[in-house]
Amino acid sequence: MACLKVHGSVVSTAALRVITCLNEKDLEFEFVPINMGAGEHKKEPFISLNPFGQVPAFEDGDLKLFESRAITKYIAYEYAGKGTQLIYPDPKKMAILGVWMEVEAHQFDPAASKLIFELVVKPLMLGLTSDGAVVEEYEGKLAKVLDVYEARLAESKYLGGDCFTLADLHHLSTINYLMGTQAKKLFESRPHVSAWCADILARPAWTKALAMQKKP
Ligand SMILES: N[C@@H](CCC(=O)N[C@@H](CS)C(=O)NCC(=O)O)C(=O)O
Repeated sequence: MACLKVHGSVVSTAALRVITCLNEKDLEFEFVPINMGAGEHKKEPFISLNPFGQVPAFEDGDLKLFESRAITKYIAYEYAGKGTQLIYPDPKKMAILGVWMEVEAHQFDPAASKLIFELVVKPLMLGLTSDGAVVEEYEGKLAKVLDVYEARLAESKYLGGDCFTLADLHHLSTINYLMGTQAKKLFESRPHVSAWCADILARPAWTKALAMQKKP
């Protein structure tokens, strides 16, 4: 098999998304660390892999990709016969799963990523103070998204359907960061969302991805 490579940082939510997907598929890969503090993501050789200068980038032999969600979709289709089935063969089921992948990318992630920047990156990585007004505004936006999730998860065990799929997997890294912040209350106050979070965060593939942060 061609050598799979993930270029990125283990603190990156987008890189962790790809790593978790590879773990779910039981695929071995080489992790190529990119020192973002030193600006390696904005220079060669990384910039040839992603001209937007953002991690992760991915290689499967001759195929070179960027954009974490495009990478996970490729992995799920190309390695459909391995590990966890993260997509559905049935087009209608897949269409519903596709809806929830779009919801994650366009409704959930913008609010979640803004809160991670304010509540994690600014205070813990940049030594800056969080902006309370921005936090309040984006907690409000996230709460509205999670109200929709609460209704969906009351009728479906997972977002995309009966099984854990890419639609759930795509949330793991952002939810994990938010669970260490005051935004945790938004998840915990909604029983179905809370149970779903506990379920997906307990997946061995996620635990294994997170363990990479502890390696020297
Ligand atoms: N939509 C992209 C987002 C990638 C992204 O924002 N990566 C962040 C780290 S999580 C990054 O490289 N930030 C540095 C920058 O934007 O300069 C994806 O899903 O891969």
